[in-house]
Amino acid sequence: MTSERIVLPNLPQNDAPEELLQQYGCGPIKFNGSNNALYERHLLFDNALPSSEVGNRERYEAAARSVRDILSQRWQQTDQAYNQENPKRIYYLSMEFLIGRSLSNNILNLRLEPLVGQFLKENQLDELAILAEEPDAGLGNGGLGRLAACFLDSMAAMQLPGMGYGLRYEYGIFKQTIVDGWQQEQPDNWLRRPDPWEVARPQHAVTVELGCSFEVRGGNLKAITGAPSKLLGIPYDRPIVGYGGKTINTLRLWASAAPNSFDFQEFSAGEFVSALAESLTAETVTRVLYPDDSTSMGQGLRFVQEYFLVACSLADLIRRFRMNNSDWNNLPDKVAIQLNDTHPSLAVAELMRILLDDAALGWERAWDITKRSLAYTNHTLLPEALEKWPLRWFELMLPRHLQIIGKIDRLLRQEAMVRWPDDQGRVERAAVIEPGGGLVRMAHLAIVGSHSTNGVAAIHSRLLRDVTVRDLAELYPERFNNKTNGITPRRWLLLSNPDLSNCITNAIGDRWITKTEDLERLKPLADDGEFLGAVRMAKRRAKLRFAEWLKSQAGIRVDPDTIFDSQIKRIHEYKRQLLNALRIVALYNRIRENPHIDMPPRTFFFAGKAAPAYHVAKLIIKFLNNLADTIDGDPATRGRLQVVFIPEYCVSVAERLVPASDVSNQISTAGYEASGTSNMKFMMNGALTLGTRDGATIEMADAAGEENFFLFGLTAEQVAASQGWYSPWWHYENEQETRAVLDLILSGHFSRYEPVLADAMRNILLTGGDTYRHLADFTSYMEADMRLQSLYAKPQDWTRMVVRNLAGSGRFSSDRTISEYASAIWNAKPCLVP
Ligand code: 26W
Repeated sequence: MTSERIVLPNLPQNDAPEELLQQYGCGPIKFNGSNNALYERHLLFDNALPSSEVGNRERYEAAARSVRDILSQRWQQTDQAYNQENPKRIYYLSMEFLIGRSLSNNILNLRLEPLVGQFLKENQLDELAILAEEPDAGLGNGGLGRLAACFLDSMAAMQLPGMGYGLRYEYGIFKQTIVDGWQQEQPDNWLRRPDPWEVARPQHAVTVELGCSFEVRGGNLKAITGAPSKLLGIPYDRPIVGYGGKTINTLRLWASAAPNSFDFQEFSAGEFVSALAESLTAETVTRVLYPDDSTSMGQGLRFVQEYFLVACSLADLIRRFRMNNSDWNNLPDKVAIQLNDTHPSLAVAELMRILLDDAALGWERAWDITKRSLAYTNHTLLPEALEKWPLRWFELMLPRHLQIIGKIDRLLRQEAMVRWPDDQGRVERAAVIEPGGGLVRMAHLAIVGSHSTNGVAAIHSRLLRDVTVRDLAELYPERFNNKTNGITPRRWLLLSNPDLSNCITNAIGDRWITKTEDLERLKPLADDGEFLGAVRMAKRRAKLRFAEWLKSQAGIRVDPDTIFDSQIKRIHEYKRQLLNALRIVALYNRIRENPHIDMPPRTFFFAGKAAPAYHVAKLIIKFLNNLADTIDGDPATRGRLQVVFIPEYCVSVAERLVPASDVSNQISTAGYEASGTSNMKFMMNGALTLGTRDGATIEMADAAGEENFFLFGLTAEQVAASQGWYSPWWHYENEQETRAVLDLILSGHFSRYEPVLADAMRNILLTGGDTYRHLADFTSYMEADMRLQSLYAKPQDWTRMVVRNLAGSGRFSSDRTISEYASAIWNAKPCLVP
C-alpha cells in the first residue's frame, strides 16, 4: 500500500460575482435584478402564488432552485469529464447519509456568498429566516452517517471521481420532543414539501428481483413463499459541490416502487385495489430509516432495504462500467466500492452473482475481481451491533446468494483448516456461517470478500484486528489497516464558525480551508497576546449567538459568561452521559456543602437521541432532564450551575452549539468508541477536551500534545484486564465523594415523582455491575475537571491551550482521511473537470 498524498488544487479566491457565474457556465444569466433573473423567475412561477402570499418557505425554494440552476452546468460537465476520461471511480455505499441543510453549504462551496450577500441586502431579506426553512436531510443516525456526508464533501473538493449511493428514505431520523422529561418520537416527514436539491432520474430505474413476495402486517414484512417478485429502484440525484465549484459529484439515493408491469394484468382482472396495495407494499421498503445506532434489530424489512441498496447500486455502477469497458477483468481498475459498515455487505454475494451468472465468468475469476473491487470499513466493536442475518431469510428472498455464500464459507473453512489443522475451534470462529446458529456473519463476509478492512481510529483498528476478528486477521493480515476519521472543515469551521474562521484567515491566510495542515502555523501565535484576544472574542461572539438562538427557539436563557460544557451525541450507556451527570451532582454537592467555594459558573449542555427501543437510554434522558429541573429550582446553585437538555439534536443544532462550546466531553469507556467525530469538531472550534483515552481522542491529544488535553480514566487495556474482578461497590464504599453522589441520586433527590428512575440508576451503576465502569473513572474525571477549572481562571493560559489545540487539529480534516483512502485503498486519482 502506497501513501502518496493527493494535493488539492489552489483555488482562485477572489473572482467577481459575474465571473463566477461565467465559470459555472451560466453565460449572461443573472441571479436577480432583471426580468430574466433566476431568483425572480422561480419566485414568480414555481409556486404560482401572488407576491402577497409569498413567505420565507417560497423564498427558500426560489433561492435553492437558483443555486441549483447555477451549478447544473458544472454538474453535467463533471459527469461528461468522467465519461470521457474514464478514470477509476469511487463508489461509497452507505445506508446512511446525514447531510443536514444544503443551501448555505452549497453557496459556501460555490463561493457565491458575495453575490448572495449583495442580493439579500438589496432585497432586505432575512437570511437566517430563509435558511431556517430548509429541513435537515436527516438520513442517518449519527457518526457513521455524518462521516459519509463529510467524505462526499472531501471527495468533491479534492476533485476525485466519487459518488455516494444510499436510500431515499421518506422519513429520516425521528424528531425528538421532550415531554415531562421523557423522549417522544415524531415522524420526520422531510419530503412533505418538494426538495429543490433532488433530481429524479426515472430513465435509470433498476429492477430488483426477490425470491418471494411480501405483505406488510403489523408494521413488519411478511414473506409469501414460492412467489418471486420484483421491486423497482428509482434514482434521485443530489449535487455534491466541491469547494471552489470545480467538481460537482453526485449522491444517488434509491426510492422503491412497484414495477408498473404487473399492475396492468390485475387492473384488467378487476383487482384494482389489491394492485395498488401491492405498490404500497413496494414503496414501504424505503419508507423509513431504522433509528438504531449500535444495535442490529434483525428486522426483515431492514434486510430487504440492505439488499435493495446493494442491488440497485451495483446494477447502476456496472451499467456505467460497461459503457466504457468491455473486459470484465478491468473492473477492479475502474471501480472501487467502499462498504460503509456491514450494512451493504451483501455486495460481496451480489457482485459474485453478477460476475458468475450475467458475465458468465468462472468462480476463480469472479472471486478475484470481487475481492479487488470491494473494501470494507468497520465502525463499531459492540457485539450487539455486528450484523448477523438468518440463513432462512436468504433461502426465502435470495436463494442464489445463499448458494454463493455457502460456497464462500466452504472455501474459507478449507483454507482455515489448512492453516490450523488441529484447531477446529478456530476454523469455526473464522467461518462466515455461524456454527449451529443458522446465521450469516456479515462482517466475516465483508472481510473475506474484499481486499481491505479498516477501522476508523488507530486504537479501534488495533482492537478489531487483535481481538474482534483475530482469526480472520491472522489469515489475511495484509488486508487490515487503519484510516482515522475526519470532518470537513468547510461545514464544520468555515460555515458554522465565521468569527473564528476570520480570525484564522487574518492570521495565516485562507489556504487552511483546503489544506488544514496550514493550521500548524497558528502554533507560534499561542504566545501572541493580540491573537489570543481575537480568538477569545470569536468564542464570545459564538456563545452570544448561540444564547440568542436558544432563547428564541426553546425559550431557554443561558449566561454566556459561564463555561459552556457540552456532551452531544447519541445516548448510549457506553458513551456515559451518566458519568457526566455524576460529575454535575458532585459539583452541586460541593456548592451546597460549601456555599463560598470558589468555582467558575458553568452551563452543561446535553443533546442526543435514544433509539426508541433502547429503554435504558430513554431513562438516561429522563434523568438528565430531572437533573436540569432540580438544579434549576435550587436557590443554592442558581447562577452557578445550569443544566440544559437541548431537544432534537441534529446536524443544524451541532453547527450552532459546537462553535459556542468551551469544553468538549469525550468520556466513553475506553475501548468502546470506535473513533468519535464530534471530538474533532470541538477541537477545530476552539473547545478543550475532557476525555478518556478512546477512539480518535488519543490521536487528537497526541497531535496537540497531551499537556493540552484533560485526559483521565482507565485505558482500554485496564478496562479489559478488570473484566473478571471489577466491582462498583468498592468505589462506593471507599470513596467519600462517590458515595455522597450516589446516595443523593438514590435518595430520590432528582426523581421524587419517579421512583423507578432511582431504581434504574442503582441498577446501572451498582447492582448491575456497572458494565461501563462509571465509578472506576469518576474520581479521575473529577480531578481532570479540577485542573480544567483552575485553568479557566487564567484566561490567557486557557486561550493559549485553545490555540495549541487548533494548531494540532489539521490532521482531523476528512480531506486527509480521504487522501489516505484514495492512495492506499482505492488507488484513485483526481479527474479534473475542464
Ligand atoms: C444495524 C444497526 C446499526 C446501525 C448503525 C449498527 C451500527 C451502526 C453504526 C456502525 C454506529 C455508528 O454510527 N458508529 C460510529 O461510527 C462513527 C464513524 O466512524 C465513529 O466515529 C463512532 O465512534 C461510531 O460509534
